[in-house]
Amino acid sequence: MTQTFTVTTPIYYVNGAPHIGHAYTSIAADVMARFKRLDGYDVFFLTGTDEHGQKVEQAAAAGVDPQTFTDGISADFRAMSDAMGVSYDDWIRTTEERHKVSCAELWRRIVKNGDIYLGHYEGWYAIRDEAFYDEDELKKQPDGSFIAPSGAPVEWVREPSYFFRLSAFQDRLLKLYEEHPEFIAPSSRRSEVTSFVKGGLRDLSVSRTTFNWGIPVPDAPGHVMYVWMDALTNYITACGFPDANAPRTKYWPADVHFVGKDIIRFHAVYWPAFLMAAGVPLPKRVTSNGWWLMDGEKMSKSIGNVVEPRKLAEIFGLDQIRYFLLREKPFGADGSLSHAAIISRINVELSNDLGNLAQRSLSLIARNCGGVLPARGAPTEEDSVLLASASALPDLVRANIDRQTFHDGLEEIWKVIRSANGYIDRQAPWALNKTGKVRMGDVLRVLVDTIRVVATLLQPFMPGSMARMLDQLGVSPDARTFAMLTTPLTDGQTLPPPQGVFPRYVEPSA
Ligand code: ME8
Repeated sequence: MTQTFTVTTPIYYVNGAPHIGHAYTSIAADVMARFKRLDGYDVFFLTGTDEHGQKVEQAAAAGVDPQTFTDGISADFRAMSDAMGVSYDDWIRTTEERHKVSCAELWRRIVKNGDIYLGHYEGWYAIRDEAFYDEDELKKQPDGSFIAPSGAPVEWVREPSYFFRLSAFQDRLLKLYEEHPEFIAPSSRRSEVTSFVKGGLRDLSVSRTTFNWGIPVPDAPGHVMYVWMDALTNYITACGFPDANAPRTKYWPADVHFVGKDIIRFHAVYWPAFLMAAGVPLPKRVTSNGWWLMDGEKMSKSIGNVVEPRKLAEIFGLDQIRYFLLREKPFGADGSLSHAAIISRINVELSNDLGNLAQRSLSLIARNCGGVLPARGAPTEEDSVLLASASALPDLVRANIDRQTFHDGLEEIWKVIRSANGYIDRQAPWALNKTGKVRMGDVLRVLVDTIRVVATLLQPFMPGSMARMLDQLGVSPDARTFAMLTTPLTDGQTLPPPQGVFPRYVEPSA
């Protein structure tokens, strides 16, 4: 049976329009999903929207009922994901019936295990983060009020509440992080989470009684589930929970949850604890991305300094933006978004390094070889060096994708592209047309074979452009998996006329 691989994104709050930060996490997860599909896995890629809670209820307040409001914004997030090429297999919404059934069952199982009890909550709550804070975590403002570490305003909440016995899971969580160091990535986040858990865990308030927009707590009128307990459960809902015979059960546990670093605590502490309490297997990895900053500040719906991903794709091209986002900064680190940086990546790396390499090689074949793919000749030392670096590439890139070090994976690919550019300059196949036609064919074939590996491995990052490049290289659509890289291209086939894949970006004149 084909091995499964499950990738998830956070489900996004529907309190405002999608921005490039959301697109970023989804595109990173998409690259992973596409890579695994091309590597032969049976992939399940899940994304969607988080629609309950006080924050969404407040956003909807102005005379619209929350369901109508969330319907509109969820559809917009979905349209954004489609426009950005996010190849999800399921779009989950937490207001769906299947999710209500799943949350209620998870709750019942935890109750049965004795890890939920009724109490009274009194403390600080930040609606913007949908999170409870201890007083010693808060920052005092000059006017005497408090704010959360994220900068969100907090309010004092006092209400009857069910509690989850999180304090009882400290040892089990620490054991999980120790036995499975790969569970939290990058490792700086693992240290952060480990010290948070070592510092002691308080029981968690998991129901609210002062508003209604949530999933009702089973057998407890007036209580709705804490939105994070509801939201996290989406991952198992989509895998068919609680129906043990659902076809999707084969996709749980998830192989990797992609999340932003703001929500690592929810995914690496609360979520495994809920699952342990309910006797459900744990996900294998939670990987977290850093921020895209605008003018040094985190982009956020609440702050209002956001960049529309569809707009950027319209200006620069979708694949160009996808490439930029994964190339410009290490996945876990913060980075700045600017038009100048995007243009530089497009013109230097995509147009010059890769686009020109393919265009130069293919137009020589069109011009001097009658558009027919030359056969491989006996390799020279230099041919062998380049071809060996191309053959080694799939394993190098795979290792980086598995660690979500996307920018290092791209750098490995670019090393080969740069070597191929050095090779074409030294071999100068254009000069061989008159003196050494056979050698010219050999050189061009080495280049085509190298570019084929590069373009095949770049498909997850830039699906549209690489499909066009592979068409021009004579790779049939059913031969674009990584396994097919060891099957040689058909000698003597006629290649389509070459067309540039990455035009230079020229600033429109004002
Ligand atoms: O937190 N840079 O939803 P959310 C990079 N509903 N990534 C960013 C970003 C930025 N400036 N801004 C947002 C929620 N993100 C919950 C999740 S999951 C069970 C529930 C990304 O709409 C990043 O991945 O606030 C972050 O975690 C996510 O968007 C938050 O989206």
